Amino acid sequence: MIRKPIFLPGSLYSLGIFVITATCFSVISATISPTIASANETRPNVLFIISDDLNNSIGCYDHELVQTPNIDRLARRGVRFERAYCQYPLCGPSRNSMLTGLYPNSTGIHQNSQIFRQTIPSHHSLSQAFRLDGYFAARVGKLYHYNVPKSVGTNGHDDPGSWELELNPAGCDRLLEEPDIFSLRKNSFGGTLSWYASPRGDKLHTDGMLADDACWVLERCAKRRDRPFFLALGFYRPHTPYVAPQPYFEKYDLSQMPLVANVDEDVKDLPKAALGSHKKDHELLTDPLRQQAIQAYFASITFMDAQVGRVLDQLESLGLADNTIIVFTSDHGYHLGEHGLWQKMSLFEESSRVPMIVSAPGMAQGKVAETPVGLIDLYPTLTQLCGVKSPENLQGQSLVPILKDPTHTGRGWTLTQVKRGGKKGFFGYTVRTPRWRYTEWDEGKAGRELYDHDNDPTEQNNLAESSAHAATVKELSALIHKALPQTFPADGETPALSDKVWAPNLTNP
Ligand SMILES: [Ca+2]
Ligand SMILES: [Ca+2]
Repeated sequence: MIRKPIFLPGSLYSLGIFVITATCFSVISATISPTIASANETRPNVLFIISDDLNNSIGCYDHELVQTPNIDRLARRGVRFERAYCQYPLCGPSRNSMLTGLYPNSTGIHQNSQIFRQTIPSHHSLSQAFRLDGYFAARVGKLYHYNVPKSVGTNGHDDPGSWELELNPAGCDRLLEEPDIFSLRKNSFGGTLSWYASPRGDKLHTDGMLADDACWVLERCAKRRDRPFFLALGFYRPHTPYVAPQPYFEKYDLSQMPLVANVDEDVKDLPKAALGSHKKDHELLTDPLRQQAIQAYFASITFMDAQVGRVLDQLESLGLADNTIIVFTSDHGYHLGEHGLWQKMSLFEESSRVPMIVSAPGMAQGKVAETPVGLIDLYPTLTQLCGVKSPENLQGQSLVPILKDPTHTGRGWTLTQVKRGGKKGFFGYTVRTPRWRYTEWDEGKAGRELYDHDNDPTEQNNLAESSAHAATVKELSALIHKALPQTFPADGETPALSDKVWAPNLTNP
């Protein structure tokens, strides 16, 4: 474990002061004075949409095949971040990091099925900060970790303090169709490649029901203009099992599904840890099965996109669109055979990169920001845009300067990490700059990788051992070691996981 050096200054988070302030805010917002009510009418709402296991196979990210007309139209009214990355390529750690505004080294959440209340119980989550400042916060579907598909229809590993309203529908994909789903391992769906072209229509599927529920919440919010809302909507697709209505499969010709070539040659220059996310199941794949999996993944994306469209339509028809900030993103990326890998948990571009679009009133529209950013940056961005008080120990940057002027470079790099080798294992850290990806496994002891994205966007040639690139390796290694202390809490220790059950208490946790 790499520890934060003690001599480095860190931001101190004065819990006592913050709790008192937060309590006052909540009391003020409960006593709806005419001044506050009219101020609230002008405060922007937030519609936070997240898809699960979605990579950048999206039309507005220049994918040649995948049809996503609704995400594309959102990009036309906002800023599309070309280089956005998760902080950990796995659902639970990534979502806990994004929703606390802290790196995984500060949340202590490096696995699924855990929640930050077990490590840093008094930290305020993103939507909790909005609640404490008078917003109505609702969750529809998956925001924190869920076991998909078995926990669909429940609260999953949710945080009750984050929301005033939670809705957890379960559709035919969860309740009826599991016996019909093809899987590489029989009856195994959540972590195993599995798919099904459903004969049932959109509205019977979980994601269709989520869109309906979100539309209903928006309708309720539209009647309460005195109280702004933070509506978080978490779709389950395209997470496995890739179940979507049949018409979405028909949009993708099986024979045209792209297969990755040259894998045997490509992996020769890779350290073992780089391929550590390989699963035995994936060896069962044949080329026809690979094409079926990719078709089903693309079909699931287009199905999810259609549900995004229904919610955007509702926002517009209720007259809420002009005063609502809309975020669309994913919890991490996804491999479809690159370097021989499938799914997540690698530090390559496909697994660590996410789509990220932010549409905000008064900010740039239809623009692309090229500078690297992270999911860690969403918390301070949204609180700044809405004038909501946020904890002082947030570790991301506000993207507001980039939303105003997408050529603004901001921090200029993003850090992603992943663990290898179980409890006593080691971390890999990768830093992405506009041109380079540089990765160190166990501080370099288990290998290094360097890719030049100007000349090698698919990360085929590992340049880390090339003497011509020694200066770049040195510079980027120094950048990782400079960045790393900023990912730990002020005391330099990753908080330990407690088994104690956290009693939800919004104002005095
Ligand atoms: Ca996920
Ligand atoms: Ca290679």
